[in-house]
Amino acid sequence: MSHRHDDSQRNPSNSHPEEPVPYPHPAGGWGALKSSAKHLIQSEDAAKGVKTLLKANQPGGFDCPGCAWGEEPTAGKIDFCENGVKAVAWEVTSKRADADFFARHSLAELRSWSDYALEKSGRLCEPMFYDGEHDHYQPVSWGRAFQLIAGELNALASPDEALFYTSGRASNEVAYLYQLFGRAFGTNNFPDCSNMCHEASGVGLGLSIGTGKGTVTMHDFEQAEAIFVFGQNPGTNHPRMLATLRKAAKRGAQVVAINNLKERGLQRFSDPQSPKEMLIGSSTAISQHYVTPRLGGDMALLRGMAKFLFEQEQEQDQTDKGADTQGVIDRDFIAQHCDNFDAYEAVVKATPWAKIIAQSGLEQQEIEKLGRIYMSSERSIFTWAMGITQHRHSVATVRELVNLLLMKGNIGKPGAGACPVRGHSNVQGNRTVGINERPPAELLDALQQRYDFAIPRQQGLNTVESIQAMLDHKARVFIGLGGNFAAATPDTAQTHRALSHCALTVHISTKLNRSHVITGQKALILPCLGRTEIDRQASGEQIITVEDSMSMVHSSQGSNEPAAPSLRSETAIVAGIAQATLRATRQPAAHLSWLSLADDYQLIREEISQVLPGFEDFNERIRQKRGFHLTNSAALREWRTATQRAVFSDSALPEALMHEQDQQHRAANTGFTLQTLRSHDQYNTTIYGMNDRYRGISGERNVLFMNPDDIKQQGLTPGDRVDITTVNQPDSDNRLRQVKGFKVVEFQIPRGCLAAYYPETNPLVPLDSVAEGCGTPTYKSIAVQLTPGIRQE
Ligand SMILES: Nc1nc2c(c(=O)[nH]1)N[C@H]1C(S)=C(S)[C@@H](COP(=O)(O)OP(=O)(O)OC[C@H]3O[C@@H](n4cnc5c(=O)[nH]c(N)nc54)[C@H](O)[C@@H]3O)O[C@H]1N2
Ligand SMILES: Nc1nc2c(c(=O)[nH]1)N[C@H]1C(S)=C(S)[C@@H](COP(=O)(O)OP(=O)(O)OC[C@H]3O[C@@H](n4cnc5c(=O)[nH]c(N)nc54)[C@H](O)[C@@H]3O)O[C@H]1N2
Ligand SMILES: [Mo]
Repeated sequence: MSHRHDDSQRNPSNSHPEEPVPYPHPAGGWGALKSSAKHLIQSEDAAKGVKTLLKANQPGGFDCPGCAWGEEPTAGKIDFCENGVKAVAWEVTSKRADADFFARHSLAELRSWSDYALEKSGRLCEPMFYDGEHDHYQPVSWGRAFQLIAGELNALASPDEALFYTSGRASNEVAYLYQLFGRAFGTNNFPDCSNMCHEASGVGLGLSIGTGKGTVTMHDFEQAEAIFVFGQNPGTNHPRMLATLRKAAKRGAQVVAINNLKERGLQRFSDPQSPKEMLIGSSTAISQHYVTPRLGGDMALLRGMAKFLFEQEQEQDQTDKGADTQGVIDRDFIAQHCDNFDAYEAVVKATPWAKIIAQSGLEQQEIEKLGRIYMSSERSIFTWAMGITQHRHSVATVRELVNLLLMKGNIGKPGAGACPVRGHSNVQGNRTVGINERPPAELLDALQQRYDFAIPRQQGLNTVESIQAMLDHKARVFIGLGGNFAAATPDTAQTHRALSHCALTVHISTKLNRSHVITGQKALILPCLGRTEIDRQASGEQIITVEDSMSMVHSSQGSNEPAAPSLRSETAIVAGIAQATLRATRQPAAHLSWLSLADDYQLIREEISQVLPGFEDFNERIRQKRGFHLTNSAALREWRTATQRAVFSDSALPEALMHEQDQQHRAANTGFTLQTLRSHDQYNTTIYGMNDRYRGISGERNVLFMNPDDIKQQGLTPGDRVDITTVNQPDSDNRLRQVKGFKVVEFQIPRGCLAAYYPETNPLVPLDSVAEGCGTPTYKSIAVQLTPGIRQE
């Protein structure tokens, strides 16, 4: 079948002409439509699914529970994508995991089920209690469930023995109430999914430009001359972003992909919402330039680009004495706004090209080509995701991204800026409203001013620290507001042991998952409404609010009847827990009327507007059609750092990444670096199906992507099975970490690098292997070795 590529001719600079790829079609297109339809039909409530979808990301509708990409300012009647369809179909399923289901299946049995099978059981329906004596969850009333939690929390020796985990789907309203309750109870222990996700972005941006958030809006994408996409697979994880990139490519902007793998979605895209592209089978080349650095090699690549800029500036100085050389490096901007540039210049100049080439795994010419594109662009945007943030030196890499942006004054001007593309649909909003184990003093001060109970000041535990605390018996009650802690976290065996040490584990969830069957001595499942459902409280139907990656805050309202009459909203559940727990104590927080707040979410928004800057008149402004924008200080060139200036970071490159530690290791089979990533058929730990269409995989998830030359060198053939074992580092605990029977698949990936799916490979990530300065597990760089294996059933 031949596909016409209407603009492929327009981009003669395409550095990689079409090579054979596992999926010959453009991303999106008919493949996406076909798959969407299949998922709706499998949800067994296709009609409801379609009706629901038309309300996705529309004013008055619900915010798609898929990703955190912003809304197109000019989006038409339909603004969702194939993977948004899957997320919605997953929620509107007609299957139910009700009390009968739990009577039929013991915990021991459920533990033997796959993650896929657990979530396939359908929507949770009523509160369920595991009492530690019978091997079945049993129904329990809401009131009794709240009492059980209150009893365990109030029996703790210290409030810091409680952990309040959040996954980024929670609304601003419930997240605000949850942090307020945790702090009224007396702790800042708010581990969250962000600790495993974009933490390095928050920390790095904060240190460099004084805000942890991205500085661009959707309008900037319309004006950028160059867009660099680092360590991100939008074709799968942010499909609506492809439409934005497609528009940019069509109007002639340079789109550059920097990715360890050749990802289909970053190469060609056919927009399912463009009738013309669909009808004539054409597609748009998304990135005209595509480089594949070694895992963790991005910082070296960026440093190479910076080095190139310095060299170009010097060359122009020499050939063009006295002429204006502002074009290469924006020295006026730097003089006016930045600190520490001289130190940065010195460290860049002192870094030899040989080091940059070895660490990035790229040729000098490739790096210079990117440097040239960046140099010639007046307005550049850098976007990035997990390929940048899940390494040991992630904070330094994020800061290097910012260094380069600052060199050309690319922050705080139209069409330019930093864009960390967030994961969960409201993970950014959760942080904004106070889910933070290391809360800034301003937040604590503001809370203290508003409430008459003592706000705890000591730092709390992040995700990895929480696991360690449970292992050490220092934390005994775990409450999860959404998410799947047992599966999403590193070092699965250790994490499961940690959870089993708890007196009580509690999960507020929509669907059954691993975390419900890896219990403490006692456990509760509290089933909640999903985004697509009508939320009725005493004052009537409620709306909730969320914040996307571009800091737009907007409302969301479900329109489906709840999956079961006994479901409660997350907000009502948190209020119920707070009321039961604090009433039993004599703390002043007991006087706060938790249940009234949950009766009318406007009251919670009123609290938020009293406490958090930027939320003035929250209830009024949220009525605007597409919500409102939270001002970004850095975008206004207002730097909220210690010196009130943007700060260049001058860290040296990591001494040696794993792949630099000599080729002999690989010959001896100990020199591979593994990244763990998402397939096209999953949402984090939720597995929708066994296919990964764009990477040519069907029917299986235990696969290992490998360079063809490495396959040969290891004496393997594609299709062979291998066991993957973590190589212990000199200072590590020497535990055996292994997964078995992974099928070897050829892929365009640099030598020495491997890729396999999350969460199947989470057992390989050592608990103490975390990013410096932010604690994110190093999910994208695990030292492993391979040995022959057999297929596991
Ligand atoms: N459908 C769907 N949508 C999702 C999610 C989902 O699971 N499914 N998850 C949501 C969440 S929580 C998040 S955080 C985002 C995740 O969005 P992504 O960050 O796109 O997710 P990953 O699958 O982890 O992909 C990482 C990408 O980085 C590349 N990469 C890995 N290591 C490196 C490196 O060292 N350098 C470079 N340059 N590239 C590298 C990988 O090849 C891969 O393309 O998506 C969100 N949206
Ligand atoms: N190896 C490896 N591990 C990783 C990553 C990686 O790239 N590699 N990525 C990390 C990243 S970026 C992230 S963000 C984390 C994700 O970690 P989590 O956010 O903890 O995990 P999810 O899989 O998104 O959670 C899925 C569960 O959320 C519940 N749920 C779904 N919708 C709702 C809702 O509306 N309300 C409530 N209350 N519950 C709901 C369902 O019960 C579902 O089973 O995983 C991290 N883990
Ligand atoms: Mo994430």
